[in-house]
Amino acid sequence: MGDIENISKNPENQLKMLLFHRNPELNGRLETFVRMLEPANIVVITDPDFYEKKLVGEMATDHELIELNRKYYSNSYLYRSNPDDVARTEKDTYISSLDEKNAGATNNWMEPEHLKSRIFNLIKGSMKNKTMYIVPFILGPAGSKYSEAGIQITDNPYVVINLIKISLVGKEAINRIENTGKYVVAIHVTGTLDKNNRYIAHFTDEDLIISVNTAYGGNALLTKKGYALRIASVHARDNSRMAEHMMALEVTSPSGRKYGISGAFPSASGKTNLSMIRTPTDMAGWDAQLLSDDIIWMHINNDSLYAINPEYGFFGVAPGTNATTNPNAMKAFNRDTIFTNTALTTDGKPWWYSLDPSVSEVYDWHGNLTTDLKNAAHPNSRFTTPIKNYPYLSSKFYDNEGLKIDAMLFGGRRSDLIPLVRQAKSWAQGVLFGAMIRAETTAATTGKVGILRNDPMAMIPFCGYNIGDYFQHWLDMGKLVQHRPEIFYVNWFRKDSDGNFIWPGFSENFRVIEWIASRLDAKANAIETPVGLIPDIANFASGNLGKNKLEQLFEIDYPGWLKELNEIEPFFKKIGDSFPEELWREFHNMKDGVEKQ
Ligand code: GTP
Ligand code: SPV
Ligand code: MN
Repeated sequence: MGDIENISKNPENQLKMLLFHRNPELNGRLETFVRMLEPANIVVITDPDFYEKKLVGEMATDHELIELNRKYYSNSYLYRSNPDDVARTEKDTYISSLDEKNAGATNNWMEPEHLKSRIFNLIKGSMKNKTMYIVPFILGPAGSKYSEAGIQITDNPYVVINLIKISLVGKEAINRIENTGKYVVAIHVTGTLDKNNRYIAHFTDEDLIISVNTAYGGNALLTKKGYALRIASVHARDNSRMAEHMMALEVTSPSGRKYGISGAFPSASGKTNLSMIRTPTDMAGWDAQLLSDDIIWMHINNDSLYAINPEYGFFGVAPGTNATTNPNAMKAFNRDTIFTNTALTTDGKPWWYSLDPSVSEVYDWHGNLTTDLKNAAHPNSRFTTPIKNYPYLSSKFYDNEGLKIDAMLFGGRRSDLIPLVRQAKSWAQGVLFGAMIRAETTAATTGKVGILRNDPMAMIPFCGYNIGDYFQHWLDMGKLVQHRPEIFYVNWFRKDSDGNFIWPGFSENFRVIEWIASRLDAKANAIETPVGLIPDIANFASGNLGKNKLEQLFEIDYPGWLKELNEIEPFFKKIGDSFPEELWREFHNMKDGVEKQ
């Protein structure tokens, strides 16, 4: 490490000598930011293991990380964030394209030079007395031509150690950038964390992201939503690919058939849990292995869609995770994990209510001892865990082509109206299903929880361009792919009149997967309705769930559907000219069908 430490005394020289010597353009960009930010020191993360240990050690010494009880959690730590910096802040998130039209009706937009000058004023000289970390990363399998690379600059060791856990960081990334000449630059400045001057800005015409005054995951780990979705969705549009807010898993049936299944649900609405699903005890022979818990990139191969996972780790929701709901997650996060904003037991274990309701007193996420157990962990508290810890990882995770996708699911939290599962009659109707996602908001974003909002394809906070053009891209992809995945819409969250979930969810969701698999094999029959194909409940294997509950889960309330369509229509209209004609036709077909009922 001697070289890096020495050269780092002379930041600008280090950039010239060590980094990107075959890429003067990138070096030039980095030098501009070095001059602007004026760091005292520069460290390039060429050896992630070495720097992870070093930074974790320093943060533990400074009490910024609390080491957890080694008996239960090895090499794992608790981090408490600034209380005003606990979730994504969408109002501060910008798609700053040259042409405002490219941001569209649903993104915040500001003219790039104007936004840059605001941000540059904020960040000038902001790394004085601080170390600048340069984190080179690859998104996707190291050898895949569908992978991409970039560098993130940050002054925040918490951000560095999280990036090392969720991305492929190190020398191979530098080599990839040198060899391809392609890269995204992501600048993160912790600043003052002033929530009134926070920006997460995406300059989509120049592969540049700048984030300032936040250190929260989705705002500051720019490999994740910033690059792997917002910037990558633009790249995908231009290359007949897709970058989607989807989990994906490889399901194996008792007869050995494999099914690739992906699913887009809004934030904190079940992707990680579904990707880690465990087989119910009475479904022996079925198996599921994880490809991705949050994001996939898809490309066309052999006339089919294949998915790779651009990430190397989880940034998962802690509350709700326990030995019953998600035992597989617990097998992954009992080591090498950073917990952010969970509570802490008096014997040093991370804690949230459902994990162990038997305790009487814990330290809450601010660090105060409390008996108010329900509010002790922040609802958006999370675990950061390397994916290699997950015991049931699909071999396709390391495959350069990835996993063939046979079925895609859309979904979201809906306490009423939306049936447990339905299938689209065609690709275009499936695109309409996705465009029609309207779901209850969660703690993953700041703002009120439980409010219905439009979140097409679960991408409303993450689409890096005009959402109408994005719908058109979905329709176009369906025309380019011969073996199109079947599209389904699921809802695990329907409630009864007492406000309880009707469907038990979690591993029971495998029964829905079983129905989907038999639809892919053209075995199960389905009933045609104006809102899609639904199971014949006489033949739907629903475990221990009574017939009455099953009927509630599949009830189609046509007046309710008409209301739903009428409420979605203004949102579609707001999208304007870019909203595809073909999708309007699908919408009106559905509405006509519902009106005739
Ligand atoms: P992000 O990481 O924000 O994108 O969230 P996600 O979509 O990965 O959601 P996740 O799987 O972490 O689940 C979020 C919350 O929903 C957790 O509290 C889960 O326990 C809960 N949840 C997940 N699946 C189910 C389900 O099938 N039924 C019910 N009732 N709750 C679920
Ligand atoms: C989400 O909010 O969709 C997350 C967490 O997965 S974050 O990384 O903050 O976006
Ligand atoms: Mn998740």
